[in-house]
Order: sequence, then C-alpha cells, then structure tokens
Amino acid sequence: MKTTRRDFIKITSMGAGGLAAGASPFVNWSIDFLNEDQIVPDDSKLKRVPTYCEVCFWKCAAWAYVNDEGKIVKLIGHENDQNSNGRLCPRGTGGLGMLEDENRLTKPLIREGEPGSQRFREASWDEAFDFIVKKMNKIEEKYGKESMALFFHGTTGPHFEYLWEAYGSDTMAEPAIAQCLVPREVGFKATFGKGLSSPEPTDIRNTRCLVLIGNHIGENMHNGHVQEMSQAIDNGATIITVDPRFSTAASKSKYWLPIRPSTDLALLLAWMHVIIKEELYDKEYVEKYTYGFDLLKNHVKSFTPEWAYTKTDIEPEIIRRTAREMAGAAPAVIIHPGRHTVWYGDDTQRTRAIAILNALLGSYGRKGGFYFPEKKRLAKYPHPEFEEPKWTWKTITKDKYKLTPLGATNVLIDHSLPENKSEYKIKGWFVAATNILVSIPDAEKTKRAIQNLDLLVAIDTMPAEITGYADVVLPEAVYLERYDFIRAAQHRKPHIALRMPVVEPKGDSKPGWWIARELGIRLGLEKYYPWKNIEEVLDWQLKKEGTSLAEMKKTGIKYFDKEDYLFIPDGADWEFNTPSGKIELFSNLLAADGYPGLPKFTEHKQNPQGFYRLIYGRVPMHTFGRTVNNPYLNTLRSQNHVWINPKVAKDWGIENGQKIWLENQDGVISTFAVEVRVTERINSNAVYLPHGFGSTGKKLSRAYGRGASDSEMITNVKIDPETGATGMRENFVTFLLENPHKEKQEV
Ligand SMILES: Nc1nc2c(c(=O)[nH]1)N[C@H]1C(S)=C(S)[C@@H](COP(=O)(O)OP(=O)(O)OC[C@H]3O[C@@H](n4cnc5c(=O)[nH]c(N)nc54)[C@H](O)[C@@H]3O)O[C@H]1N2
Ligand SMILES: Nc1nc2c(c(=O)[nH]1)N[C@H]1C(S)=C(S)[C@@H](COP(=O)(O)OP(=O)(O)OC[C@H]3O[C@@H](n4cnc5c(=O)[nH]c(N)nc54)[C@H](O)[C@@H]3O)O[C@H]1N2
Ligand code: SF4
Ligand SMILES: [Mo]
Repeated sequence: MKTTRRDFIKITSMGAGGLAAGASPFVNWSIDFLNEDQIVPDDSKLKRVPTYCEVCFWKCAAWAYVNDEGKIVKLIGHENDQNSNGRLCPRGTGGLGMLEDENRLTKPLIREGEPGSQRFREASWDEAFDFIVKKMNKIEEKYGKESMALFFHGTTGPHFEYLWEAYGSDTMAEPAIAQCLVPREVGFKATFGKGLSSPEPTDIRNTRCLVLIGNHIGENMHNGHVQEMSQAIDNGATIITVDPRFSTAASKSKYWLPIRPSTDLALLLAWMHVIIKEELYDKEYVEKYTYGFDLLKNHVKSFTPEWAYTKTDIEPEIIRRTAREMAGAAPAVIIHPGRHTVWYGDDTQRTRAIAILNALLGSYGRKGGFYFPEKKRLAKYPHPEFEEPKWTWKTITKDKYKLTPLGATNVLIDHSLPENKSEYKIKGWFVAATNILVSIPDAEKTKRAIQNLDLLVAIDTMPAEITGYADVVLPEAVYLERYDFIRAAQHRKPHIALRMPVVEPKGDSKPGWWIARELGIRLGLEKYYPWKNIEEVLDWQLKKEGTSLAEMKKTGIKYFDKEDYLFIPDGADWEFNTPSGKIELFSNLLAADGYPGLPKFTEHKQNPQGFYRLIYGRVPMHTFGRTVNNPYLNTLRSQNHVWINPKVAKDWGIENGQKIWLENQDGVISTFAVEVRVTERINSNAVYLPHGFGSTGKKLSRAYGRGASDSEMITNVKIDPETGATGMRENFVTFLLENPHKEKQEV
C-alpha cells in the first residue's frame, strides 16, 4: 500500500479541536504541512532504526524509517512502548524538523561582539576546546573547580553531569526542577515517602474520576497521559477541571471550576473538610496506612465550603458535589499532582494538600489511582572514584531551602552575581540543552550574572537566546544523528529503549557524549574515559542485562519482569518511607525542618486596577520555545495570542486579532507585539499567554519576534520556602495599544 506524506503526519490528537461536544477527545488531526506529492514508499522497502524522541522530555520510543538514499521519510511511535503506545504526538512526528532546520548550529563558534550581540566567528573543535580549557584552568586556579557550574536538561545532560563529576564539581542544576516539578516532588515525598518522577505513575486509564487542578492535559501533550485520559473518558470517567481558563480538558469535563487564580489551596482544604465531615474518606485505608488524621481533621474544621467560596468564587454547593463525586469513585480517583507546579510560592503546601486528598480517598497504591512504577537500573560502566568537591549545590541551596532534592538554578545564578559576598562564588557556566534566559524567570538578573562570569559555554542545536550570550557555542548533533544513554525510565513495567544515529550529523555538529569526552580528555580526565566510543559503554551495559547493542538495534525496546507490586494488595501491611512509616497527613519531615506540618493557606495578591494576572501554559503543537522555529511545527502555529475576556476587550476597545504590547507591574514592556484573541474562555481578571514565543534569537528565521514572551513579563518571583522553586504567577500585565518602541526606533 502506498501512503502519502500527508498520511504519515495524520495525527490523532485531543489538543487540536477538542471542543466538539460529545465527540471522542481524540479527533483525527490531519496536518498538511508536507507536500502531498512527496510519496513515501511502501514500509517494507524502508529500513527502520530505533530512537526515542527529544522534542519533549516524555521521550517516546520511536522508529525512524529511512529510504535507500539514506533520508528519513517517517517517524512513528514504537508499537511496544509504554510512553507512546505506538503513536507520537504532533510534536514528535514533526521531530524531523529539528534535523532539517536550516538555522541549526553546525560549527563551533567563538564570540566576537559583546555578550548578547549574537556576533560570532566560526572555529574548529580544537580551537574551541583550547579556549574553554584555558579559561577553566584559570577559574580553577583562582576559585576552585566548584566554581564551574553546569545547567542542563534533556538527554544531553547526563553526558555533562558525568564530566562534571569526573572534573570534581557538583555545582549543577536544571530548570526542570526549580522551574518545574520540585514542589510536587517534595509534597508527595513528605506525604508518601517518595516523589513521583516522570512519567507520573497515575493510573489514568483505569480511573473513574480525574481531577485536574491547573493541569492542562490536552495542551500539555504528554503523550501516554493524553491517550489514557481519552480512554478514561471513553470508559465514562468523570473529569473535574479546576482552571481559570476553559482548557481543552475543561471542555471534556463534567465539572469545570473556573477558580479565582491563586486560591486553589482554599478549595483543596474545603474538599478535605467535606470529605472528613461527611465521613466520605476511606476509613480502613486511613486507619491502616496514615498518620496524623486527627490533627488534619482539626486543621480543616474551619475550612468550610462557605469559607472557600469567599476565596475561590466556587459555589459551596459545587464544592460539596465535586467532593462527593470524587469519594463516589474512590479509590479509583486521581487528584492529579500536576507537573509544572511553581505557581505562587506556596507550592509545596498546595501539592501537599493534593497528596493528602489522595490519601484520604485511598487512591495512592490503588487501581485507578497511583501505581507503583518500576525502572530498570542499568549497571554503571566502571570508572575510578570521583574526587569529592569542597562544596556543592547542596552547600548553597540546602542551607536555605532544606527540602530540595536537587540544585535550584536560581540559587546558582544568585551565587554568580557580582554582589554575592559568600565564599561560594560561581565564575563559569556550562549550559547544556537548556535555554535559561527564557526558562528561568528574571532574565535581567541572569544577564547580570553572565556579565560577571569568566566563561560561558552553551551546548545547543539551535542559535537560541542563551547561545547569543555564550563565549563559546558548541553545536550538538540532533537526536536523530546520535547515540545517547539508554532510556530506562519508570513505568508500569520496567523496560529500556535505545536511541541510535539514523543519519550522519550535519556539518561539524557532534553528539553530546563525544563533546563531553573530548573535553574531559583535554582537561586531563582520561582515566574516566577508558572507552573510545559510547557504543562500548552501551553494549557493556546491555550485555549485563542479557541483551546487546546488536539486539537492541533490531528491537529498540526490551522489557523485564516486574519485581514489585503495581498496587498495594488488598489489606496488606505496607511500609512508607516517611519518619512514621505511614502516609503522613501531618508531615513530620516538614515540621522537623520548621515548615508547616499541615497545609497552610496563604492569601495572594490579586490584580491591581487595570492589570490582569498573567497566566501561561502550553500549546499542543510546541514544546516551550524549542520547536517554534521547527519548519514543520512552525506552520501549525508560528506565534502566540494573548487571550483576553470579551468584557475586558470591550472596556479597552480592543478587537480580536488586534496587535498590542504588554507591560507588567514593574514597567517591563514586551519587546514584540502580540495578537489578541478575544474569548470567553479566560477569566476577566487574567490573561493567558502560551509560553515559548516572542523569541529574541535573531538567527531563528521563523521564531524571531513572533508573538510575546511570557518570560519577559515574569519579573516578580515568589520563592517556595521548602524548595527554593520560583513561583511565576504573581505577575500582572496591562495593555499598550500604540507601539511603545516606535520612538526608540526613530531616534
Ligand atoms: N516563563 C516560563 N518559564 C518556564 C516555563 C513556562 O511555562 N513559562 N516552563 C518551565 C518548565 S515546566 C520547564 S521543564 C523548563 C524547561 O526549560 P528548558 O530546559 O530551557 O527547555 P527548552 O525551552 O526546551 O530549551 C531547551 C534548549 O535546548 C535546545 N535543544 C533542543 N534539543 C537539543 C539537543 O538535542 N541538544 C542540545 N544540546 N540542545 C538541544 C533548544 O534549542 C533550547 O535552546 O522551563 C520552565 N520555565
Ligand atoms: N505541548 C506541550 N506539552 C507539554 C510541554 C510543552 O512544552 N508543550 N511541556 C511539558 C512540561 S516540561 C510540563 S512541566 C508540563 C506542564 O503542564 P501542566 O503541569 O499541565 O501545566 P501548567 O503549565 O502548570 O498549567 C497551565 C494551566 O494552569 C492554568 N492556571 C493558571 N493559573 C492557575 C491557578 O491559579 N489555578 C489553577 N487551578 N489553574 C491555573 C492555566 O490556565 C493553564 O491551563 O507540560 C508538559 N507537556
Ligand atoms: S510526547 Fe510528543 S514530543 Fe514528547 S516525546 Fe512523545 S512524541 Fe515526542
Ligand atoms: Mo516542565
């Protein structure tokens, strides 16, 4: 059978047109961004090569199909993969665009202009490495190895983490922690003795009631979960969505609770109040497995639905009805923990409340609730012992934020500022596969820190914002051109997946493992790199598990027997990794470190007159800003829109489609204009601006200047005291209808 290119990117997606009432949440989403006349040959004549996707961090296993000219002609999900179930999301299918993007970095670059000037000269790898090693040696001499910090994300990260350990620095952090999921990890750890990690072990496909609190599955296209949510809906599960915006999920929900932003903790406390007062909780489970029930009961006594109404604008009757609905479905109920949980600076408290609610309903460790995931732990390739650094991220982060399990990027930035008077000074940064000028709030502060560095190296595939500020830019080959470490993420069953090169790296770009190893050798760390090629490491690891690189090249994935329980067997005794050994409704861990042991409600600032709370999120066809320049995905959405309520638009005389500029509470004005989308789907106190647009990367021909950047508007940061995470939702914007930059341009 012949298929056309158009067929191969036919995507089933809930995100696209999810509003059709009564329709299955998965609508066929046919995208015509490739020419119909490009015929893809019959599958049987193509070679297939295993990989896993790098377009987002869900890492779906996939097959790349290659024709006899060595060109990739299609990317499809691996049929045996738990993350993708054989289907890639629209972004994953468009992953080919990462390879083909003509704006890619293909040569090492050394900066010629001022930081940020984005003016570079091309260099050889030798020259680039020499430059870096010289600077690193100077920094080491003057400040010590610990003064070299690593910021990382994605599968490139581990190659540099290893290099850093070998070098002797543990000054490391990633925005996927303090700008993403750390409050939730600590909230769940404090309650159940364990964080959730990724993919989250939510048994969505078997749930009877899914409660999404600002979790926008649908725009958030984490593949397996979108599919499972669709299955749950088909099975008649109740969806309850709490979101000030009418999200895709809200359109699939029995209840949409358009909450006043920032007041979710009041709703959660009121739900607990109802569930305890009406004795709807799982008595046996609470009795057997939890600690601190009486303390909690007493704590939530005064948090009535009537009280919560004054905070949240959600009618008391709706609070009661939804609480009963959850309890009716229990234990097959999920109060979803969320993922990007850095909102208002009391985020560990909010996610704790979510964890407790799940505990009251007995859903943790139960079918249709949370399962116990398992991952294959691969043997580590032997290496000499690492040198102990004199100080690490822990020394500077944990002093202040005692419960964070990993480094906070923002703390490393603070220690790089000229005004940092502590003995722990950071003077050099390696930034690997993370665009920290966009992903960490308060970019002006980050830029001030950069000015104070002796060395900034960026390892990227694209000329992103951060590369413009680097002294040296190292071009990494894209995921379809390289090996990486084996994917051994957790899931229902332990399994592993291989990524291997499908095509040759473009230009002078090189895989991350090669860059890290070469640099390591030049830094005198040969003994940590006894292997020449990563294939040796992978084959060694795989052979320990009864397979080999050769076999994995054919199968892509391998499963292992599950050793632990998926759920708590009925009535079984169970020990949790908390101080009491029980699920802690009252957290001894938090209390011992001086934090509230029971979730504490905090009032947050509401919008000043003429200003609107800036809320942001995802669009289904993009991952942050990393895909906006992708030639395929850009045709699906090349810019963002700012969502404005019709009432507000009328007050301002703003029309749908009009271009405006945004100004925040601190007087920061958006660099670029953004088109307005006038819609009832957003609360009149807020505006919604999808993240990742409004790029200032001048070399990104399709992304530069398209739409407005939410990051630019986030200058007020609310730090979560338990973790140091950066709450980003207490920022307010107003509208400028005339071009505020005009004068500047005319001068
Ligand atoms: N304002 C605002 N800030 C946010 C968020 C938000 O919604 N709004 N979201 C937060 C969240 S949840 C997260 S997880 C973080 C994510 O933040 P980041 O880690 O910064 O993620 P990306 O924006 O995808 O940036 C990834 C960078 O890696 C590059 N890249 C892509 N693939 C490769 C590769 O294979 N190799 C190399 N070397 N580079 C590659 C891209 O070109 C890009 O420059 O941002 C957080 N920050
Ligand atoms: N397509 C796509 N999917 C992605 C990503 C991507 O870049 N693109 N990134 C992935 C990553 S790393 C992450 S961490 C996740 C993040 O995805 P999620 O954890 O699902 O979402 P958030 O970004 O926290 O939340 C955005 C939603 O919160 C709502 N919201 C804003 N303020 C409030 C409030 O005060 N209360 C409530 N109840 N709701 C509020 C917004 O209206 C919006 O619908 O997405 C993942 N999936
Ligand atoms: S969810 Fe989509 S973008 Fe993310 S890894 Fe899977 S296919 Fe790739
Ligand atoms: Mo994230």
